[in-house]
Amino acid sequence: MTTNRTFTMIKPDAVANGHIGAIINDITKAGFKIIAMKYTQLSPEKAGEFYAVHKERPFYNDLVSFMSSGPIVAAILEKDNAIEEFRKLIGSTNPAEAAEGTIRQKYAKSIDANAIHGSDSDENAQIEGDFFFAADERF
Ligand code: 3AN
Repeated sequence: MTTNRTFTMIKPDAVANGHIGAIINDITKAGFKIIAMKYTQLSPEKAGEFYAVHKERPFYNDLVSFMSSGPIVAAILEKDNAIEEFRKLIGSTNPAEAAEGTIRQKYAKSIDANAIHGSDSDENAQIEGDFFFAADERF
C-alpha cells in the first residue's frame, strides 16, 4: 500500500548554509503540500531516539551529534506516492552520487551532512511525523 504522506527534516548543514528557503521552494514546486512544519533543534537524546534504527551502524554517534548540532526544519508533506516521489526529489544518500537537480546534489556536501532527510517507508513516515508533531499541529 502507498500512502500520500512523507516526513522530512532540513538538516543542520543546510540550515546553517542558508538553504531553507531554496529547499522549501524546491519541495513546493515539486507539488508537495505542507501539512505541518517546525523550526526546532534536537537534543542529543532526541536525535539518538530518532535514529535508534541505526544504533549498530559505525556512523551512529557522528550522526547523532551532527543532527543535534544546530537547528533543523521538520515537516510532514503530502503528495500522491509521497515516499518515492520525495526520495527522487532529494537524491541519493551520498550527494556525490545524487542525480543532477536533486536537493542533495544542489545543497549537500557529504554523506553525513547531506542537507535533508526523507522517510524510507509509509510506516516510518508515520512514526517520524508522530515524533515531531501532535495531532493538532497538522493541517
Ligand atoms: P537516507 O537518509 O538516504 O534514507 P539512511 O536512512 O540510510 O539514508 O541513513 C540515515 C542518515 O545516516 C543519512 N541521511 C546520513 O546522514 C547518515 N548516513 C548514512 N550512511 C552513512 C555513511 N555511510 N556514513 C555517514 N553517514 C551516513
